Amino acid sequence: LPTTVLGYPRIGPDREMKKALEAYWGGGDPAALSAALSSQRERTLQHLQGLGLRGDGAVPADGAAIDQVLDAAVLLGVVPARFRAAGLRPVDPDSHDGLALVSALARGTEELAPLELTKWFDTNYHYYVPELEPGARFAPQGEAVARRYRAFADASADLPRLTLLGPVSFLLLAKVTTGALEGGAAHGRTDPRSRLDLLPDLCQAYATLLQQLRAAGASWVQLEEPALASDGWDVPREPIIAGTAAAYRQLAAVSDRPNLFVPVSYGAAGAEVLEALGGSGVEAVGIDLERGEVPTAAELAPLRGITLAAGVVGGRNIWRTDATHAVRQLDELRERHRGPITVSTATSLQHVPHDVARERALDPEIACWLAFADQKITEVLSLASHLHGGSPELESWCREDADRRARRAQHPRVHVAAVRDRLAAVHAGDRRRGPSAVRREAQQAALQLPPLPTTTIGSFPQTAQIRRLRAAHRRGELGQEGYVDGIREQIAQCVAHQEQLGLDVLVHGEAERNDMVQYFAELLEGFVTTTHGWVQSYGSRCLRPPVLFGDVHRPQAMTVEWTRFAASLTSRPVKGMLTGPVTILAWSFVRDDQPLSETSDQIALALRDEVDDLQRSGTQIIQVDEPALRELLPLREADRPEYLRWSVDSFRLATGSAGAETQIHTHLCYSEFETVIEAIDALDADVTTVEASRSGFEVVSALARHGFSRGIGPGVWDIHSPRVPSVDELTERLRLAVSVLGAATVWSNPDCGLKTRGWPETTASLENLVRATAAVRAEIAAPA
Ligand code: THG
Ligand code: ZN
Repeated sequence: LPTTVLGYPRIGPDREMKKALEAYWGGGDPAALSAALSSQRERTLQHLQGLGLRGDGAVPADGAAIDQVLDAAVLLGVVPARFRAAGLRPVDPDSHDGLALVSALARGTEELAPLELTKWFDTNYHYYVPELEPGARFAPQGEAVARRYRAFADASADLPRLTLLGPVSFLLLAKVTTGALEGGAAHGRTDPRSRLDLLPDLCQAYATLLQQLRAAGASWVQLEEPALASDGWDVPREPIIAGTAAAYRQLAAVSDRPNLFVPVSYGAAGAEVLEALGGSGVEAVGIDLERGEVPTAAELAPLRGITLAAGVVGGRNIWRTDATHAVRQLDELRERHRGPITVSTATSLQHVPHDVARERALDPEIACWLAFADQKITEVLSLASHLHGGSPELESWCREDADRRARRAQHPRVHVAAVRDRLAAVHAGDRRRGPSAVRREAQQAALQLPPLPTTTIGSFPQTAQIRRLRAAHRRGELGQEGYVDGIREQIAQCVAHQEQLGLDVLVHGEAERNDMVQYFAELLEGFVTTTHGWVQSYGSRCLRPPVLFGDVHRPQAMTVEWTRFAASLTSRPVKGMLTGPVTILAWSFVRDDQPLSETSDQIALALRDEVDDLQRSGTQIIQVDEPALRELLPLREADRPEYLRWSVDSFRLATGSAGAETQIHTHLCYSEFETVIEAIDALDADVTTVEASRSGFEVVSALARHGFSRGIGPGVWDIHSPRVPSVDELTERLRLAVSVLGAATVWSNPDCGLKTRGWPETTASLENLVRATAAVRAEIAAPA
């Protein structure tokens, strides 16, 4: 296997695929999407060859239009019964019917709920969760995969290497459902262990794909097994390892197949996995050396004779590879491994932007510390030339890299003495507020809120008008004064609207914010933002994560003026809105030269200043959002307590200066709270709003079981869909919350921000929310 990378961004350097997908979803011609997909694939292939990935099998060929897991599901014929019943059957994903099927699975239709989205390991990418239904058969799309391969090969000088998700990861990433035929996603679950029973049949389906690929001329195929590097699955480790060994023995025994390359990414493979793969008969195994240590000679022994792809260049972050360290890792591997070694990346490069050279607006000194996908490919090639005979440039390359690192370490924006001194002086008391019962009384006296206070999570619809306003300002077409006037007008409308609706706690609506992290990154010192640094988040949605490169501090107040303006328009309390330290970390590319906990505390101190300023300007309620708290939870259980300790501590540092009469709110998204319920309690926020409606209100009973005495707003309506909830269903949910948690603590609110919604459904839903709240209040006041 030649020098390679595990994968490359699929969305296109100018988001060509995002645009093509959205044009198609807006009613466009499937032929146009199909053409965009072909040219995106060809362009990528040629670009990777041009960068220097040469030889048969060197260039990864990812055929997925949207997502690699969804693509594997369709290629294997895993289409839920509700879609099949509606005439959407397994078909070549690259055909027009296939593009329609893939779109329906990703987005749902009028009648059919889409596949669920969930986070892809410890990245900010989200994949579509395949549904395994009892009795469903695999229907491998062999001819489709052969057609796809030939199209790739025709556009390429050397033979490309098709990339597919491997069978074990496919099963572990899927969810086992009862296969209910109703419109909603099937929620009932059967015994998750039974999923591994499907492996032999699934491998049979893969065998069909492999044979077709070989017939189409493929010399190598990549079967990626990222799931083998993490634990925390609902299946014990032992059967996973045994299943892996059996699956790859079965695949290796297929006659007339391409060579098999099995990278284990997003963590260390571990001795057992290396043993299982080593003994199976596959030709190449990849390991993640960004996360994992170099395996010992004994751990590598089962791989004797097999090609080892050393993932020394990271794929999850944008920092240059430490050249000296990578060379050392390769030297160690060379000593320990009895077989060929090739250089690769630790993971696919799909998580990083394309090319740092396009970032003309970036300070060149900072830009030279960074490596986006194209720079990482160059690093892989440089390291490979060292491995294969040593290159005269290597020494100077390592020296240059060491120089750059030294300059970075001493850069005045990386180490700011004032920030460090301030953090060093933080003591435990800074992270503590007074007793919550005392706070509750002080806040009630100050705010005089009715029972079940109504509020929203912070953002209101980001209309085309708001976007135009921000874009014109960014391009310099609209001066500061005109911009401020424009945003104020939006705020005024938003406040008036909320008063009309009769909400109790208002917000300013966040018209000035492009994104809840990018907005703060642009105002805080220690971050840079990019112009072209898009990465795919899910589906056609992309983000430009800021780069947190240096010590963080706050040159000036960030939200006070907008909040104060909103408050001046109403007699009701207006909630100030901040993004919490953990979420700012989770959604940025973060410096790798100090512990996350330290970086997090620096952000917390900057936010603490903002909390102080808001408080001083008369803001009585301040929300510090931590939607990503659950998201950053480490994959390995052993690492979790330490993470929860520092993340909770940082939140408490950010909010610890709030007086007893200032009400601190927080908001958490993305369900599965059970694992972090203790941490939610430990945040010590006065009011916590959570996403609850999509998970069937499970979090409400979990909180009740745990015991929760502070304010709690279980989101009563799912804002991720345009559907307007009826007064009856909202009443029902509120009643349930009150009966389980008690009338004294429950708040009434949607389950997330409203920025992706339109005004019509927002208004209608909030009207219903206010009515439902009034009904339940009456029941509380005069119990039946
Ligand atoms: N902000 C940031 N990170 C996030 C989210 C966020 N990560 C997790 C989750 N939310 C991901 N969800 C989304 C939701 C919407 C979009 C992207 C990720 C989105 N993007 C616009 C698009 O692709 O058209 C572009 C946004 C922009 O112009 O900046 O809508 O909320 N940081
Ligand atoms: Zn949310």
